[in-house]
Amino acid sequence: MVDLEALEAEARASLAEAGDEASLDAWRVVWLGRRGRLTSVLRGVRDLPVEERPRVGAGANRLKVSLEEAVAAHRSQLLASAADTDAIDVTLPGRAPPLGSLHPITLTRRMLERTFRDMGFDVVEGPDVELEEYNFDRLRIPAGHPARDMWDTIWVADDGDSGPRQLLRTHTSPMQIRYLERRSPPIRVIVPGTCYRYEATDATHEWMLTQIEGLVIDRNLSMAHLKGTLEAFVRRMFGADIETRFRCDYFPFVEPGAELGVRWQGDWLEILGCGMVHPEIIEDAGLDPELYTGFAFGMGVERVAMLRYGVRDIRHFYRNDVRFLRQFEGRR
Ligand code: FA5
Repeated sequence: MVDLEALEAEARASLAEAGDEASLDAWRVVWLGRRGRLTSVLRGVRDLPVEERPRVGAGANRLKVSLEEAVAAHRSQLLASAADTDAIDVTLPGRAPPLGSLHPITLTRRMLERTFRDMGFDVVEGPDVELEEYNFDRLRIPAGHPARDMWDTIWVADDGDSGPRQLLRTHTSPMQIRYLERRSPPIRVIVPGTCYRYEATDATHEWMLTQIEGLVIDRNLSMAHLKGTLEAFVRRMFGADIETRFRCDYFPFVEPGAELGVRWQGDWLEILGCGMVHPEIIEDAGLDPELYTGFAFGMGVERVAMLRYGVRDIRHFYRNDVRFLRQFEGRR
């Protein structure tokens, strides 16, 4: 008499003890293999008395199917728990995600903004795509004026319509006009932003550059305030020992005009243009130039960054060479 129930109990008990792949394989050989115990029962069916054959044959076949299922389930359980223990190895050192860092021009721009904020300036921004009128005409640079050559211009293609001409601003000075349209004195503001010039590049010139415009308008302001403010700023930025040079320069929207240079590699590096806001610009803003005066400046942020970090060629800033950029990691 074949006791299928006892056989099944024994098979399941030994399956439960299989703790790894190798013992599962061994179990399979013992129970379901070609000479396995269940296989022998099935083979022996033909030797049984005729009346027992159907019960034992059908029961053993069912048992075979159910043991196949049991061994498959046990195998996937083993695999799942092995994956679990592999996933978290708490003893491994962590993998640090690669962190980006701020670009040296962003760092310098932020530092300049902080310095001017400490000196009581507001900070605003203006459009990169500008109207010809603001970039030139209303700054007293009409079409055909030779001063337009100082700012080689990248025009935004006009599609043949007769609307106002647009360009990529060549400097941040158009924001002097835009700001004066909206605000009345006292004004003390800086405008950081990107400018574009159709210009050949060299060690101190890029075709894309960042400027910080400054505009101060109030009663009784003189050239002494301009010079005092810029000198205080330069000392805060570079320390008391910095050597500076203040010279006459020409810009149509100031009178008089000047430039400020800083000692750099045994030479002078011009960092900004400046001057007293032209009385006509004050008047165009609806203010009385007898009462109100002011000064303005436009500073090159890449130039300041060159001085600050000792960079000898301005073109490094936008080459996107990570060997250069990595040197600024961790700076704020
Ligand atoms: C101007 O753009 C005037 N708008 C500045 C100004 C503002 C004058 C207000 C008076 C009153 P300039 O073209 O010189 O001027 O540029 C100003 C500064 O921007 C320069 O001193 C220099 O530091 C920087 N700069 C100019 N051109 C480039 C360039 N191609 N690459 C990098 N920096 C530049």
